[in-house]
Amino acid sequence: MAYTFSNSFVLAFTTLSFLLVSTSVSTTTTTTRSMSNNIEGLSYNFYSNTCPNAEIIIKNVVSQKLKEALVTAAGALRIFFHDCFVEGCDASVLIASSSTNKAERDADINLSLPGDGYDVFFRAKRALELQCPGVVSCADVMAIVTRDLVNLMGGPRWEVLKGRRDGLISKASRVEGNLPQVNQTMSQLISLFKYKGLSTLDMVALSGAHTLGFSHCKEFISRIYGYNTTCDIDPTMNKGFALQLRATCPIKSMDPNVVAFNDVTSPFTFDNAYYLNLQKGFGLLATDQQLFLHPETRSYVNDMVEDQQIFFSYFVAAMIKLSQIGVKTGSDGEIRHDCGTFNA
Ligand code: HEM
Ligand SMILES: *[C@@H]1O[C@H](CO)[C@@H](O)[C@H](O)[C@H]1NC(C)=O
Ligand SMILES: *[C@@H]1O[C@H](CO)[C@@H](O)[C@H](O)[C@H]1NC(C)=O
Ligand SMILES: CC(=O)N[C@H]1CO[C@H](CO)[C@@H](O)[C@@H]1O
Repeated sequence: MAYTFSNSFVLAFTTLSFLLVSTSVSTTTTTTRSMSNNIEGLSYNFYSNTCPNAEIIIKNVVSQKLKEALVTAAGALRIFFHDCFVEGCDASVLIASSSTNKAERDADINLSLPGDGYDVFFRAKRALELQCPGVVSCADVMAIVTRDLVNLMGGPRWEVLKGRRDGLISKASRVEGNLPQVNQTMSQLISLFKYKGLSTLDMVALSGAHTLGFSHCKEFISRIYGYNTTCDIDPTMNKGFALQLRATCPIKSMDPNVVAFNDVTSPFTFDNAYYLNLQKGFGLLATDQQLFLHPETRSYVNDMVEDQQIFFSYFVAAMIKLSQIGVKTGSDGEIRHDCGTFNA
């Protein structure tokens, strides 16, 4: 249940990824298209004349990348979320720092965002540039790549509205306060998501993204050692689970690179097991577990457990809202040639 990102880890899962990817594709054909709240300037057929094969080109890159590194899906999904919460969904998170600017992706909180997640966006854009140079924005690439990854991991599929433009600002100093943290209370998190235009239900559904990926020990360490003066371990955490996590993250010789699965039961499948875990005290982060403990969110967690299709439809609706936060359209921003740098 714990892995460091060693080569053997990646190799071990490369073989498994073929199985997972091929079985999940055939079982998930749900397509959802939201007709409401669409932002002016975004459309489904935005590239039909200028780059008709854009989504096919992207899909091929995504499938290939996932075969090489299954961890890509979680990494990219988290990066997309961070992009949208800081300056809007404008690919500002992909900009590399320069000697004069510490970019968004190098904010302290971003230190844990993994390389494979970034790589899939860059690769998809490079493939598009060969066929339709200067046409498809990095912001749209991010929205489409993320959709494909969720679907390939066994999750739902939805149509992506296109027409986003790439942002002209990427500053590490503008990250703080815009991203959720594990030590925040449910009411702080509800306010943050509300400020971004997302409801409490959207927040619960999007947290289902933690059905994939990992967290570093430091993100949950305070739950398993010296929790408070009366309990050494957070009593809302399943005891056996807490002890396993202690073995993963020994207090004396904690390796900063060690991680634990966010969804301990099915870490490489996009499913509703994350919510079932919360009912059993298997939530990894304090904020995960709080979703089941807090009266305003508990019933939503129960709904997600009840029916995976309900989770999928709430997740899709929330992803569509997330992917429209602060988008630039028309003549705002630019269409970057290289996602990592502003056009000259
Ligand atoms: C509700 C508040 C949230 C909090 C407090 C939170 C916090 C975190 C933390 C601390 C990690 C572990 C990072 C690390 O140690 O490397 C993580 C991982 C992750 N988060 Fe969240 N998150 C939240 C919501 C979301 C949302 C809305 C999404 C996407 C829609 C998301 C997607 C992910 C994914 C996919 C991972 C795994 C990343 C990987 O394995 O590379 N999270 N989150
Ligand atoms: C949460 O953690 C961050 C960074 O680890 C810290 O700066 C902040 O003060 C903490 N917030 C609360 C409410 O404890
Ligand atoms: C420790 O945490 C538990 C569970 O949250 C709580 O019931 C208890 O009152 C806390 N103890 C102290 C001293 O805060
Ligand atoms: C300062 C720092 O190390 N920032 C890192 C943020 O995450 C990206 C992606 O892994 C790294 O490339 C940066 O170096």
